[in-house]
Amino acid sequence: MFNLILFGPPGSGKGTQSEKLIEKFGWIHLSTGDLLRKEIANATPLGLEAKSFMDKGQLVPDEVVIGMIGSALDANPAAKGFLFDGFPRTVAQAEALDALLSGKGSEITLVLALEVGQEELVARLLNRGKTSSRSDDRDENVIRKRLVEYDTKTAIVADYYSQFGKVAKIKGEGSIEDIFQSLSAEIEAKQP
Ligand code: B4P
Repeated sequence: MFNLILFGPPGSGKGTQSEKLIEKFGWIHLSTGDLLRKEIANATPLGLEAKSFMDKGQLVPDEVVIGMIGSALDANPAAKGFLFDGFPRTVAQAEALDALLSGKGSEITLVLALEVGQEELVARLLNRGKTSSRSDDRDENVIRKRLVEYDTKTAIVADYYSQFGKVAKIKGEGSIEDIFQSLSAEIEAKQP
């Protein structure tokens, strides 16, 4: 089973590239952001709790997202691979993911880390906020708060996987197609 983490700050292109990668490689796409927005749209208790964090640009508590990912893994027993998009975002989430996968006799194969400059990230998210229904993309203060959360809580997740030699850095600026080609080349080099 191939298990890829697409890693990077908010606005680095994770969602954009995930769509293309799952089409090419046939994995199951697990985006915690998408799963949380579905819960919000359905006005579930979990969604209502998550919304209060997301609207402020804060991370949703670990136990909430870890529970969601555990259920999604169980719901797809025949998957040939998973693409984790926006998860893990803390070291506690990374450790929980390792435990969930190892319980299924599997592990993370590769972490691809998209690198994009801070002001480009802000510009992309503000731009998306003009047209999307995402309330967290409309307010520059909320966007900057998300970037601080990334720097303080999420960036170290790459160090966690680096100790196992699993991380490749990818330039996330340039055309969507060129970035997709760079990501695909790293994946193909790891495939048996
Ligand atoms: P996410 O849904 O994961 O959103 P995101 O980090 O903002 O990135 P996204 O994937 O959507 O954007 P992309 O870079 O593709 O998280 C939202 C919130 O949910 C978090 O703030 C948090 O509160 C909560 N959450 C989610 N997961 C969590 C977890 N594990 N733990 C705790 N809380 C969690 O694209 C951005 C824009 O850039 C798009 O408009 C796109 O068109 C554009 N773009 C992409 N590639 C480009 C390129 N090459 N050039 C120019 N523009 C490009």
